[in-house]
Amino acid sequence: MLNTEKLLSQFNPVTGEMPGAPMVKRHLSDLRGCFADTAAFEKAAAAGNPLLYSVGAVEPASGAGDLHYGVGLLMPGKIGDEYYMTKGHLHSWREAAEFYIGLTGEGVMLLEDEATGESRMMPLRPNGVVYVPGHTAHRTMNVGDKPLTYIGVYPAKAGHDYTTIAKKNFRCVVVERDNQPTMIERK
Ligand code: S6P
Ligand code: ZN
Repeated sequence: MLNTEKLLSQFNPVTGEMPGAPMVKRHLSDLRGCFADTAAFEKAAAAGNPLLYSVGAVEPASGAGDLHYGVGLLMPGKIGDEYYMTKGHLHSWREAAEFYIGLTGEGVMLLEDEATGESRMMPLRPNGVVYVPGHTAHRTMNVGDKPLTYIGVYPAKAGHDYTTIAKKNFRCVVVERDNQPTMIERK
């Protein structure tokens, strides 16, 4: 059955807004435990609780072959020398891959193989696509000075596992070094 309402979404590539799509908003306080520099985090949290990112999700159907997608907006900023980031997750259904399309701004994605811990930092830019294989934890950072927007497309049954990341975080952090995003091992 072709339900026209579910076949088309309109989004604003600058604000990430998508009328009608449920939107999740994450503020600084939701990212407690994610940033390496805890003193810088506490100082920023004492000064306010800004919006770090939002994701509008479109979930047209949930059959075995269906897809879901989200439009993300990630604000620019840093905690210490670490860029504003998403919480990051693995998919509950580990085999689920995903791809991200950069819309505006300048970002990077941190990918970490769950089995080996092997990490990669990939640019997320307008007209660029980042493929996230299954079994790979992924987190997005805004490394520019304007809002970053992107689309992520994933199997409907992927699900989100935030618990694994909450327990052990990512092995690497992305920090600014000589004005460049640089991936280093977490201390
Ligand atoms: C979902 C996809 C994205 C993220 C979004 C926010 O599989 O990867 O839509 O949900 O980038 O990140 P997070 O880690 O808070 O879900
Ligand atoms: Zn995902």
